[in-house]
Amino acid sequence: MSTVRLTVGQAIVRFLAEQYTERDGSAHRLIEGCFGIFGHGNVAGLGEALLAAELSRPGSMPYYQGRNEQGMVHAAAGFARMRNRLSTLACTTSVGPGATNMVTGAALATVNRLPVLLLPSDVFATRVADPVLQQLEHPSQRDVSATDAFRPVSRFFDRICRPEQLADALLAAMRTLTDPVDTGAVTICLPEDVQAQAHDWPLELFASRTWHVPRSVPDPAAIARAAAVLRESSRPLIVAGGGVIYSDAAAELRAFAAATGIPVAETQAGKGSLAYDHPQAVGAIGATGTPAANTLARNADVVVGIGTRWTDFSTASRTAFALPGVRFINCNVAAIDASKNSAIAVVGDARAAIEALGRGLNGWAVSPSYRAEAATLARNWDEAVELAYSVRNRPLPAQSEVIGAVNRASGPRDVVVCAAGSMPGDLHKLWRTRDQKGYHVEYGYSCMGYEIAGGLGVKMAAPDREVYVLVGDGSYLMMAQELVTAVQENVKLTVVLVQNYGFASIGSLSESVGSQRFGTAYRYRNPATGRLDGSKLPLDLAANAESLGVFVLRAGTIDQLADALTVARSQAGPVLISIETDPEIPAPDSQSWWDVPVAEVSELASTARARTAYEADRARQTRYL
Ligand SMILES: Cc1ncc(C[n+]2csc(CCOP(=O)(O)OP(=O)(O)O)c2C)c(N)n1
Ligand SMILES: [Mg+2]
Repeated sequence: MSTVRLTVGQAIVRFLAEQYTERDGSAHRLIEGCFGIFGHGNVAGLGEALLAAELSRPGSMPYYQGRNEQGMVHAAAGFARMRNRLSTLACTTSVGPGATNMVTGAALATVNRLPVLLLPSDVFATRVADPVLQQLEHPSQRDVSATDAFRPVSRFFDRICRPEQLADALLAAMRTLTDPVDTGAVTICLPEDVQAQAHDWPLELFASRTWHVPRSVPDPAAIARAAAVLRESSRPLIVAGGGVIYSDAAAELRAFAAATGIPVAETQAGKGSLAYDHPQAVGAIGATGTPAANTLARNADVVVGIGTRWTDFSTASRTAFALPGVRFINCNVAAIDASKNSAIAVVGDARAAIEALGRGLNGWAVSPSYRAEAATLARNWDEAVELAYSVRNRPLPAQSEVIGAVNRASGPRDVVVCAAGSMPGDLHKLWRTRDQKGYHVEYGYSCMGYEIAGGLGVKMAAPDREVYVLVGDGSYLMMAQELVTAVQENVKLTVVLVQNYGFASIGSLSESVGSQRFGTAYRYRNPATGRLDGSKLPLDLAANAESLGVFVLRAGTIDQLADALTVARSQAGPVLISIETDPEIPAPDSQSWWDVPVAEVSELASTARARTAYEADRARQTRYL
């Protein structure tokens, strides 16, 4: 057997450069590059290996410098989502804080079922000089390290304490990354001494390897059961989730909806499954949904979930589907999701399932009156969107006007990116999506700080599209520093910073649960009251972005925002446009609900009132047993 003598770090880089995915006959590199922040844990291990690769095999494993380890993982997740999970990036960190900074990113990737390869360093396997810098010394469990924090948030976890363990671990890790059911954060912890240790590796380990991503075909008996139930239905509704997009099934869904007349609502991850102006597109479902989708949901007799994991936002905390006896049919690659809500489980790839269901229905369609009813609801909603885009609120614009201006300035294939705050709900309702990859709101983990870092990954994955990052001031303050990476790599992002002096979303949520917007505004502590109710903090986040090397434009009005977006379009590098909005002008109501518990007893009258309303709403929850 021929062998080659390499360190563990060198072997990993050599191996990762040779991994490919294949689906529908097209091949993709699985790991297109590696983000990294170096410290004593990885500087001479993976750091040396990445340098050697850059010098002797340029392009085999491009290195990108991150600012914060969490941001690196967000970028990798954004990249993977944009590439429909067929390609991703790796992230290497040092030990201790560098490693644990990635834990939030790992959770985000796992919750959203997005493949990311995490390579945190770990303390010495030999333990020769314990405790080393940044080592967590557990008093009784000596094998516990800070990286154990990755276990619950990873779909795959291993720690390589001897070089002999590496080959199997790498193969199992690649299998997990490329499996649509199991994918998420894949974490391989690398003790710092082991990373630099040499070993004789069989050459076969470094041969080019292709991971075939399957289109698993659903059981014909399950399709027959689903088709029989659908044929008996009179008011069916499809809820399209992220699985439709990852499976690249938008064209099949479009044809299925047109043929059957079944209206299609969308979850956050599924938005873009149908273009907003498709006659069957009724838009967002659930707590942040459109009245069109939620009206149909309330009276639906059969709900077909495709590629959705049915979060509380999509079910309006299990109040959205209110008809007694409503049945679910769930098409999903993952059995865990297919079986939710006591559904007829159709386990399989979304595209394969839609095609099979179409054949099973054999020409069946909804009644013309139901088809017309859904089309009218959709048209009425689009008129409401137009009104929300043109509120012309004074003196400060409403957020819906900002969304309208960005939507109008963007091209059909451009991408909007967001994650947390009041913006995701407003975008879910109001963004007119024209392309299946045009809407990128991370709402599985809804992680403040994802926006800019995730947007960086989106643009790296799709350089031919303009990327619009909509970010609140709260999210910006949590994690804006990957702007520096965008400057460094000349990655064009158009960041629209919506400044409303605080956590507007939580402010209005707080008010609705009786907590009076407590702790949600950016205001000075007032010496007179001892409370945070003084004047506004003197924040100038545009100046902050400018100081990072970003080209900055300040817009005072919606017309100025439109002009700034035109200027931004012709820029080569990252641009930030700041605009102040009125946090108290909401988007049109969803006629829906979200379960946020209200204090059962309180000395505050506002809370007591909210509790009464809460109990009434909670009484509408059903378990779909
Ligand atoms: C990391 C993280 N911490 C806390 C939260 C809870 N949270 C959700 S939205 C929000 C406020 C967001 O503020 P901002 O970005 O300014 O958006 P706005 O609500 O003003 O639209 C908070 C604190 C979260 N989603 N993520
Ligand atoms: Mg804000």
